[in-house]
Amino acid sequence: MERVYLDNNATTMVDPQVSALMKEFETNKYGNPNSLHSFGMEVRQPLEKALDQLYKGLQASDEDNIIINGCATEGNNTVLKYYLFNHILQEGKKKKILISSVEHPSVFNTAKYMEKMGADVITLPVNENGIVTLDILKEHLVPEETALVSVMWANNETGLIFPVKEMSEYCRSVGVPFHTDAVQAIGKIPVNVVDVPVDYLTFSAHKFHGPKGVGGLFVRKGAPIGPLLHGGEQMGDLRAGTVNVPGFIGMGLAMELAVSQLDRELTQVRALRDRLEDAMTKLPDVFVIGKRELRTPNTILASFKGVEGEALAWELNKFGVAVSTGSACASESLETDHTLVAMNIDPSLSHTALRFSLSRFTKKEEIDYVIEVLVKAVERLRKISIDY
Ligand code: C6P
Repeated sequence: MERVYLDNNATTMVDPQVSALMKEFETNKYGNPNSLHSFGMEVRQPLEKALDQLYKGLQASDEDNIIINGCATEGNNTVLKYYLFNHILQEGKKKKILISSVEHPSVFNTAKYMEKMGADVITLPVNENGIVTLDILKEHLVPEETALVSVMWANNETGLIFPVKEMSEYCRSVGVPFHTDAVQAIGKIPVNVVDVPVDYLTFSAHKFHGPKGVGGLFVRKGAPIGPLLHGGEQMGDLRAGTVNVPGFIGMGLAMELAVSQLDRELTQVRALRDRLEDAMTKLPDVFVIGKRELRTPNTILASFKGVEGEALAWELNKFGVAVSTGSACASESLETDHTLVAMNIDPSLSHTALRFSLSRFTKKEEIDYVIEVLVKAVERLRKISIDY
């Protein structure tokens, strides 16, 4: 076994069908869609098709908007800062924004920035299962004072799925806009904006076997939004800058494939994930964070008592197995992970946590190899551990 990639919550392999399609728009049909000549014109229909694939994937209606942008971080910033500039900083308007305590930094740190600018940021705690429930939301939400609620659909580190349907229905009933970061949900569990009445939803193509550097923001009909980036008139004046044509087209196909192959995720990927989880929990003192039935089918966050997460990740890397200690964008930080702190995980355990995230390309032989290598690595590191 050369290498096994189990860090699909950080990023995924571009589906070969997606990359073949993109190539055509990199080297052959490379026009700017805003140009009036044939090079510009020939990419417009493929872009429309890609947009259609995104609308279908989310079951959005024609009257809703999907703004194509650079990534989910941009989408999250666009929504939160729209409310900062148009509500929170405006005299006499609502000042509160509610987020969960386990949001990705693209929401969490944006909210911190908003706090410095004068927002009243309420951080919703999670329950004993690591989830923000509707009751927790209700306890903290004062509709007449709240500009926006933002709760992720699924957590990137634990895979825990949040009740966004109930929360968004409730927010709608009390007239508070609801945003969800669906980055880790798309392609892993069913996501649609018909059953789940969110006002805003963000996604990044590279999390569902599309390319990096392109994402989207769904905005429901009637929900207000403005540009984060000002400039040209692209995206109906809502996101200036020449669109990443190959990326956009690749993202459309990636969405179509993610949705059409969802069954595979819910059956095969889940079975492989469970196989790995069952094997690792046969070792003594291994704790998986979050109940299996409450998680996305591809994710395991596990603590291996007595073994530093970084040491184990490094040991696995020597055998070609790629996993992470949590969020890829916080991998250089020495601070205890805010998600695990919010979940009240004992610090001695949170330092020993490792995230394994599979994809529809993960094979059974790969999982069996990881099990073999992991068991040996844990036993070896525990032998030399001063804490075990
Ligand atoms: N999470 C992880 O290792 P970008 O980088 O903008 O495409 O996606 C940001 C993002 C937003 N929300 C969630 C829930 C995410 O998981 C991510 C990316 C990676 O967990 C990299 S930090």
